[in-house]
Amino acid sequence: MKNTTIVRFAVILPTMSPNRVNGLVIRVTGHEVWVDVGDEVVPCLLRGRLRQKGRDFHIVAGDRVEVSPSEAEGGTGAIEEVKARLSWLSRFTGGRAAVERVIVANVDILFLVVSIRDPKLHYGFVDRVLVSAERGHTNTWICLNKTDLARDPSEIDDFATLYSGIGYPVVKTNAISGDGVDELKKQLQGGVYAFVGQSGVGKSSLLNEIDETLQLKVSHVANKTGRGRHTTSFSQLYPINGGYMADTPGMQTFGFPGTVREELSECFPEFAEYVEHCRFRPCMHSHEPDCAVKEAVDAGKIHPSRYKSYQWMLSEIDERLKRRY
Ligand SMILES: Nc1nc2c(ncn2[C@@H]2O[C@H](COP(=O)(O)OP(=O)(O)OP(=O)(O)O)[C@@H](O)[C@H]2O)c(=O)[nH]1
Ligand SMILES: [Mg+2]
Ligand SMILES: [Zn+2]
Repeated sequence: MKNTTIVRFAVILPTMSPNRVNGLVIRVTGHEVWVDVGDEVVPCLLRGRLRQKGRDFHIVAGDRVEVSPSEAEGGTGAIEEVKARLSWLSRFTGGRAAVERVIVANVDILFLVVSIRDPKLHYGFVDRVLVSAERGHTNTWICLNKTDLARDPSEIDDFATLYSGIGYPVVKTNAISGDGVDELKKQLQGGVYAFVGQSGVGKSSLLNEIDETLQLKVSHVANKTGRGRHTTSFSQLYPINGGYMADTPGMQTFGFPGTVREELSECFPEFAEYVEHCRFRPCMHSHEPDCAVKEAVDAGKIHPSRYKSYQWMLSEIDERLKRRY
């Protein structure tokens, strides 16, 4: 009975022209886009009108598209339509003339990978990515890797308690021994996932550990700077457990997107229960008297490092606004 209804709807309400198929973008290099159309992966080009859609429009791994198959066998398909993104992770790049660039779209879980050391754990970086993820409606987990490099268990526990307390689940891993990787694997249930994070934290190593047939290139972190070498140079989704996982190029810094002061506190989920009790509306939770967020910080209900990140980001938004006008 149920099946009949579905078939009838498909006939009455066709969603696209018959020679188009739905696809998932799995890799973008230059103008060439690789699209999974269900039974194969085809190289595709963007239709000219899509290339001109906007100077800052970039198709990314995870985008859902409509493709017309290639006319010639072994040829190139054409991307006719890029569907509206349900979620995305973006960052500001380009210094003074900042432009917002989407890194990955439509993932079921974004795994922000950080390492205890080499490169060292940077709470400010974590908060900047989380703010961007919140802004792009992206469901985020944190993968705390290189747990073998902790000098004291409290380094791991303090971090995990803080972020899992806010609502970002934390998985602890060691990509060399494989500890914790099963826990990570359990979350990969046939959807689309992505690893993002600083260069050298171990994103590609973790992927290799999840699926040893991948054999992705990894490389040593420079001893002097503790920085990675940007070993991965493009984003690509790899088939895992009936779904996909993206490996993405690492970054050193993360320019969180946004220029609206009032929107920043909405990207700190643990502030939500306090903002309505501030005396002023809107309250920037900075210099205003009777601010419930500041009171929650003083009472130990909001972690000082999160509030510090908030203050930094607010002053960065002010800088952006000054430069613009
Ligand atoms: N001690 C230790 N080293 C690790 C662990 N995971 C990865 N590494 C090492 O860290 C270095 C960087 O790993 P990659 O997997 O290349 O890091 P990445 O995040 O993919 O780096 P980019 O591609 O530059 O973004 C390699 O030398 C890995 O062997 C871990 O859990 N513990
Ligand atoms: Mg890599
Ligand atoms: Zn306030």
